[in-house]
Amino acid sequence: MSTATLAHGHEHDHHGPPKGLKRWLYSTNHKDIGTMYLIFALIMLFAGGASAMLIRMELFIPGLQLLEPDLYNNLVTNHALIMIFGAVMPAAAGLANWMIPLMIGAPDMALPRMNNLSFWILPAAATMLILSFVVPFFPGGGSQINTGWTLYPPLSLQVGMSMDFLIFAIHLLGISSILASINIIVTIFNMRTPGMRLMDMPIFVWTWLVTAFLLILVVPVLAGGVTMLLFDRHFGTSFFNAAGGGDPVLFQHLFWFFGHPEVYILILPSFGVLAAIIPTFSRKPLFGYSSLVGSMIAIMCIGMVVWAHHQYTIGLSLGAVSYFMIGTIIISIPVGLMVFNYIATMWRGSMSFEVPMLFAVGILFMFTFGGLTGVMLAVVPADMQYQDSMFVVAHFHYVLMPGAVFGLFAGVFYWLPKWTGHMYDEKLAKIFFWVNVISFNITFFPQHFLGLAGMPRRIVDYNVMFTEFNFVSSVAAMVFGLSHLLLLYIVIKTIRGGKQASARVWEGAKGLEWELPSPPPFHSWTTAPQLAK
Ligand code: CU1
Repeated sequence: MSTATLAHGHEHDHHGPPKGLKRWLYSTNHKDIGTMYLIFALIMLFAGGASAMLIRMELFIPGLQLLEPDLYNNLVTNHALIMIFGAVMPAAAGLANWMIPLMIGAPDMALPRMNNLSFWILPAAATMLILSFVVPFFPGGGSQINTGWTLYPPLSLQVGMSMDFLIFAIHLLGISSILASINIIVTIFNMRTPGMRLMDMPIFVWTWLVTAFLLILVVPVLAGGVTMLLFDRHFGTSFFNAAGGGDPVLFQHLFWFFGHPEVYILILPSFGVLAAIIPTFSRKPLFGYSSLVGSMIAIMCIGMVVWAHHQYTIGLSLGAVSYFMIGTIIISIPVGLMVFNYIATMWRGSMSFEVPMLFAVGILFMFTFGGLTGVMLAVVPADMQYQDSMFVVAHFHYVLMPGAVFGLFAGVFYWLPKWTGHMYDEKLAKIFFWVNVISFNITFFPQHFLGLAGMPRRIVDYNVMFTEFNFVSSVAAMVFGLSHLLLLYIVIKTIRGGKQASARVWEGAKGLEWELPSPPPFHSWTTAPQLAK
């Protein structure tokens, strides 16, 4: 092409959008970026799942089987960080990218090039994260990370250079999250279709608006905390070093000021998915729209001020622990209200149980159970006994697996026909659901008993009295881990072909002769048809 043509700006007439690898590298398209987020998350799910399976293999029976204690601790740390920052958050961001513009009638995200940057920071961050795991195995690589994902000093001040890789990874992940959050907020505030008020938006969009604000409020605190850690490690400061007049407990406050709201960051987008799925398969409009919005805002506000329930045993004053206990118990009210609204949506509905709905109903049962053990842990004198036990591990896996991961699975099954144009294999997906959910419960339910009987968490070996429950847990964990291969197969199969999906996918589903009397405007994402290709 001559420079003259370029000067006249006719470039696009000749070339069109980039193809092949460039399509993905240069992409500013919310659907392409959403797809990349989801694929990235799926890869990380398998990486984080592999470390979890190694952990459970080691815990099959008492004694040391295949892992050195330091490697075990390293795997525990990496399992958490990869699952949280590599799998759940990017998968939720993938759903956000795909669905928010469609749901609010926007042509794309407000800041498409920044959207590209948010995604492409992730592979660099993941490389740093994986290097932090691998580096100690090279000569001169220093010790392995043995702190767990909470990175508490003084231990984290003593770890070798792998901790520096990890700190850099957290910086990159934080930048990616904050850019994505800014993009989501700007998109929601500025790009809604004319006439759509905030209170007209689908709840999924609301969950992401709240999540984006939470991320911007708390991620910088984590970034600041790990930066102070970096300074203590290399630049002679003593923020957390008691020998220099610092206080290791300060790091705990900074970490959990981020860490507790992070739980809601992981859960809220999945709760938004439920708000899309449950009305569809109940053939009823969503119950309690405004109370769902109110609950989310309450969760955001109260969730910011309950962080020290992770620190009851550090010697807080009686007044402080009382405050954090009461605050934590109060937060179960808006969370419970959200669950109530979903149950009320199903109440006397004409329900059918395709896979997205199976996950949705399962989530309500299992997440509520995880919430109940959370209330147990919030009670100070009880927590003094349970803290750092396997009971805590069982609790947060019951919160996060249903509350975050299963919700993302549900969203993928619900929207996959829209994204790919093909129906997934309902029979295989049902098998996946049952194997996945049953093996999940058999893996984690016994861990409650282990914790109550006194088995500590983050430990490579255990007393023989804990053998039976650990054995059961480990066997089920292998089934649980392997079941995700079926998920992978179903997704690939759907992308590559299969039965054509209709324009309004779920109206053709079993028992969907029922019709909405008058669908409320904008409350369903299908009501932005002007944008559907
Ligand atoms: Cu918490």
